[in-house]
Amino acid sequence: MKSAVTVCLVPEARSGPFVFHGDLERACTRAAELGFDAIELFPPDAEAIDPRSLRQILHRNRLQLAAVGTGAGWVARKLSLTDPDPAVRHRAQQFAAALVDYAGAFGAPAILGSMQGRADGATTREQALAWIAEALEQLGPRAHAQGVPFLLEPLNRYESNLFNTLHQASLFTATLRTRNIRLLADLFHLNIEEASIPDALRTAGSGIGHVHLADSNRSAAGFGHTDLTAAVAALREIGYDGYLSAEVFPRPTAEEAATQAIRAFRTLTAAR
Ligand code: LER
Ligand code: MN
Repeated sequence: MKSAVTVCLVPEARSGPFVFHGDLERACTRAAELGFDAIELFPPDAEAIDPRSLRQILHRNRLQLAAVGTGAGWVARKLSLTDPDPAVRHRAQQFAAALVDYAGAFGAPAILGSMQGRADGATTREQALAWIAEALEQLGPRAHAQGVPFLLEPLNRYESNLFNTLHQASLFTATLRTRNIRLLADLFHLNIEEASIPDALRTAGSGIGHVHLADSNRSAAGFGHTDLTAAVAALREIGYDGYLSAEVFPRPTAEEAATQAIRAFRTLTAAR
């Protein structure tokens, strides 16, 4: 398994669960010094950072790009793939597609998290899922053309009512024509929704394409009370060899969260 740390460049998500905020250069320098393998990026959109300058910064720091989040589409622009307005859904789709291409050029997958929206008001669950399916049938093949999967992230009940568990999301992706959707297991959301985190990970098995490593309180691994040793043991059992990406609050400071995240990563993944 490989380590990653989150870098958020979206002013509207300043208080969000990301270790580094605002300064890409500094975040990458520090991530490299601490020994992370990669960064996970939350950009404002696909145009905000010139891919050539990102490539230079990553190369200079010997970092990979683990994944790219599309959350700014929702947080900054209120774009959702389940908006009742077809024009908004279309813009949401274009926003996500552009980030699939951007990330794909770095060999990284894009993530559908908060842009999945929710079923409420006049939008039935059936309708919302039909819209998500329509979007994924395009985003999956688009990512495949870049040689990467597309990531669907189940969220806890306070953020969405579409997919709260890995199993719900697996059942849904099994109904799609595209075989290129993988699940993002965010251990913060799993801690709220799953009966057993290790069992949920084992059941999802090879369907898991990315992991957000966070403790019960969404602080760095080891700063809360989730049994992350059991979670990582389950990931090892299913042969998961992707990223454990620290998507956590910068508590008590970004520096301390990052230092704890890499220390915990090393302890959790040490050969046994
Ligand atoms: C949101 O709670 C989250 O976990 C992000 O990874 C998705 O935007
Ligand atoms: Mn997450």
